[in-house]
Amino acid sequence: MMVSEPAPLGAALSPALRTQTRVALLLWPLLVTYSHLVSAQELSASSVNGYSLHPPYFNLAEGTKISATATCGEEDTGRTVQDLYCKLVGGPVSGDPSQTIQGQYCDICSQGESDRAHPITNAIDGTERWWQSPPLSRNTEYNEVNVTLDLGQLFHVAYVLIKFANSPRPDLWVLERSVDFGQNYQPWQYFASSKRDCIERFGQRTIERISNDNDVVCTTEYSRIVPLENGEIVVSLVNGRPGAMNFSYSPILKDFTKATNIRLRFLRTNTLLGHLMGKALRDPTVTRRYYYSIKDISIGGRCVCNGHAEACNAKEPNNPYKLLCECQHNTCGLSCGQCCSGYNQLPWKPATTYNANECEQNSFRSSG
Ligand SMILES: [Ca+2]
Repeated sequence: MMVSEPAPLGAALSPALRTQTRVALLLWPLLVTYSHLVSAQELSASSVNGYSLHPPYFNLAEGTKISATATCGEEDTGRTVQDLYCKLVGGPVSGDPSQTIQGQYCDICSQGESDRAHPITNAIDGTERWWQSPPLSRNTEYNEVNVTLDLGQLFHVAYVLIKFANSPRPDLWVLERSVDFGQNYQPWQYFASSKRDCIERFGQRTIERISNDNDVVCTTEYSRIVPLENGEIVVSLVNGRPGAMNFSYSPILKDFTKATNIRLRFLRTNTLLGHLMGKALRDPTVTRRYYYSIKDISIGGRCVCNGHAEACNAKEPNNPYKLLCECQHNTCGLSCGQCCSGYNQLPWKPATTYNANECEQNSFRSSG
């Protein structure tokens, strides 16, 4: 298992203005392309949100810790191993297998060689480099591989975008979240190639229409074997849900989008119907074509500030990765989750579209 430290972003995050500029520049292409994932209301000026304030969205994956339970070219003990793999592109067996191995469609993963290493940090580095799981020729147990992102604190997540590399998208998998720093995980969305698989693996309810803000659904559109490479999966956790047009007033949707950790639990690779051929799964010339590969993960999210902050920045010199809400409305705390001392005249409440629910200064007249 390999764990990375987050890239240093403290320097860039300290001044509020620079952060916002940086985030805007970095996210502009992302937001233009995927702005339909976040309702227009949520992205526009705070006036549209009424009295509720929200910090901007940014790519949470950038500053995160990421780990994988297995990686191509790496044994579970961390030792280097040479894994031969072949791309599915070019057909299941194109000509003489020995030629295929020496041809352009096969290569070796090896942790020790920089141009053949595919560590999980490649999945959040913003470059063309990719993470790759061990091919099933090493062991068919590598159908089940987890990739976990530790966000370090609680965020509202609007969408998850995964760009795959030299393999098809997974056949069967679960997007999961934790709100207690990885102690417990719960499903966020299921993915399967057919409704039958959805029902058999995840239950009848997962294929029904979304009627509640916290319904966990099963999607079939992202498990097709084509494209054989460079496929994408876009998961919107807000759009299409009843509370999407009024996020500030939808406590269930607000809870549903919360996460401290995000886990991609891959269950089965996509195959060219190889799973129907018992023999094929014991044939390494077939199974070395089956693995997962991720080029880059983006996570659109923002700090949880309970509607009481328009900005969220690094303020703790000892921990530049921790982002704190810049609380308004006389609220205090990491997530503006309480009234500041001396402002306890009314009980604390989150801000809504219709009411800022400002904390009010204590009145000494009434207390005598
Ligand atoms: Ca990458």
